[in-house]
Amino acid sequence: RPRIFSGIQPSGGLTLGNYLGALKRFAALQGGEAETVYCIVDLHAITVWQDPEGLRQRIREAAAAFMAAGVDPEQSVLFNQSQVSAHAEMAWLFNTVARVGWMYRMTQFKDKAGKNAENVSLGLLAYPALMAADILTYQATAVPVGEDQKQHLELTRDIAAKFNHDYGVNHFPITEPLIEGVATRVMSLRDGSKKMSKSDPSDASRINLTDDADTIAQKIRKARTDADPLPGQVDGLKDRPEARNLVNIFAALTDETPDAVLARFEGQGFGAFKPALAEVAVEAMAPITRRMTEYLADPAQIDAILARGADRADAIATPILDRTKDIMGLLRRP
Ligand code: AQP
Repeated sequence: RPRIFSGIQPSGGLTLGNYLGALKRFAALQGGEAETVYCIVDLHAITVWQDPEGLRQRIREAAAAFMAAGVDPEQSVLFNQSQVSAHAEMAWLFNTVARVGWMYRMTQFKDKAGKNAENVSLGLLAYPALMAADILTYQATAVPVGEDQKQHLELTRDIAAKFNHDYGVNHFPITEPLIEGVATRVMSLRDGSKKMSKSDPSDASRINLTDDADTIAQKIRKARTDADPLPGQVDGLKDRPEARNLVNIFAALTDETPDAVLARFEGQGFGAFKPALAEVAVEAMAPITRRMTEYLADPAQIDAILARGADRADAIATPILDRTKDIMGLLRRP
């Protein structure tokens, strides 16, 4: 059975971008032809400083968010990365395959390192090798991600291809990114040129999965827009990134096309559109926030679910890791 893998970092509270670009699609992919393996990638999160107590809490919050968004821990394998040691081991093997120059070219590294590239953790630079390990340790053939992860996915393909070539095997699949729908890049509510991000210093830039109805409505009301009326079709939004973003969010929340949304709002301004968007956002998010709170009331149950997921993940990952070591000539215990 083909396998789909994806992950989310517990590096902050999850956002509407994570929900529409990732979680909602993770849930929709369950029960299809492919087995679904979903991971809270805590080893990725610590490539930048995380307060230990806060991290523990955010891992549980992320698990609650997955389940609240509809990821079923029976249908999917749901776990946190650091409990399955194959990820870190495979990442080391890939550190010997990947080239340093590939890593320096990653735009996410350049953005996160800024002018400080000599002084960030080595892990931040090697991040894409760990991501390749996450995916290829399950021999996953497809990865649902947002647009921002496309370059990392290409690097995963490069690592798989180089490994297969160097060792003369056909061991790792060349994984396909699944970047689909209108919400593959949800933008900041304050700046239409930046993606909505959990680590943006401005809380007003994003909708958090834990925001209550009033906060969501207020953030949408204050979202940056222009003063023009809405056109009848998306073609008319070409140079209006903020307007385009709000229309896309609306469409993703209601499972419509942006054109279908615009057909209802043609000629109207944001005075009419924003309250309607706030209403659909609250309607979609409120049950998720409520279910998250319910899950979080029982942290021991979350821990048990993640432990069970880790056992299932281990059972898939270990034989693939062992085979990889054999191919590379690393002697294993008989
Ligand atoms: N704005 C977004 N629109 C659509 N999809 C998004 N994703 C993230 N932001 C958006 C998708 O969510 C998944 C998990 O992302 P991640 O946790 O690995 O980290 P990220 O992509 O770096 O997301 P953030 O929220 O911006 O985190 P920080 O601020 O910590 O870097 C991925 O599939 C991603 O595409």
